[in-house]
Amino acid sequence: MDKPITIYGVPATGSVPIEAALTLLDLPYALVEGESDRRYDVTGPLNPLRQIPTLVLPGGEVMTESAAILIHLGLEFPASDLLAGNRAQILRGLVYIAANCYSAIGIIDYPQRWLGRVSVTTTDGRTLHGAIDEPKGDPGNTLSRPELEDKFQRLLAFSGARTAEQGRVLIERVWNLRSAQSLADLI
Ligand SMILES: N[C@@H](CCC(=O)N[C@@H](CS)C(=O)NCC(=O)O)C(=O)O
Repeated sequence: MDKPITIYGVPATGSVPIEAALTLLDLPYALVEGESDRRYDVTGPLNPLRQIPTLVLPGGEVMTESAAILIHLGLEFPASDLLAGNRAQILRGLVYIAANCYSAIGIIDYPQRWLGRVSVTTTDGRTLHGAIDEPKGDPGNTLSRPELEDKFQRLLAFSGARTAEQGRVLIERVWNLRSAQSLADLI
């Protein structure tokens, strides 16, 4: 492949699995900053969803959707073993992550775009607006300690992994981690 693949992405984001696959395949690629303030302007002309990773293949064709890109690479380069193993389960896993996890996390991660806007018109004719631009848990909108504890307990209750009392003990240990002599009790 003479011309490198162009990836619109940025280190430590959704472009990483594609970069990893291209590195394994020894294929040259150019990484274009896709998470700057201009990210949507940059990806917009190529990808209707304006998301990263967006790829431009050596022939100029645009390719998006992480799972599709990885499958495409595995099929184009069978010697790479990218799709080696139980093909049915590999494809299932890729689509599972993209369809169920990635899309849901994307909505939480970008509330300014996908949600977090509400307008209410009251019976006396006023229109009230509310908006959230930074999702709960992001650096600009962090969870307080009680909120973290509450979330942990709710996840424990949902998964059934521990009882609420065991959860309380774990929380206590984590908050006192600095004075712990050993981490054995956490595992
Ligand atoms: N369906 C896409 C999802 C890509 C995606 O959600 N990318 C995130 C960054 S990791 C993004 O660009 N989100 C910006 C937005 O949705 O506004 C895929 O599987 O590749």
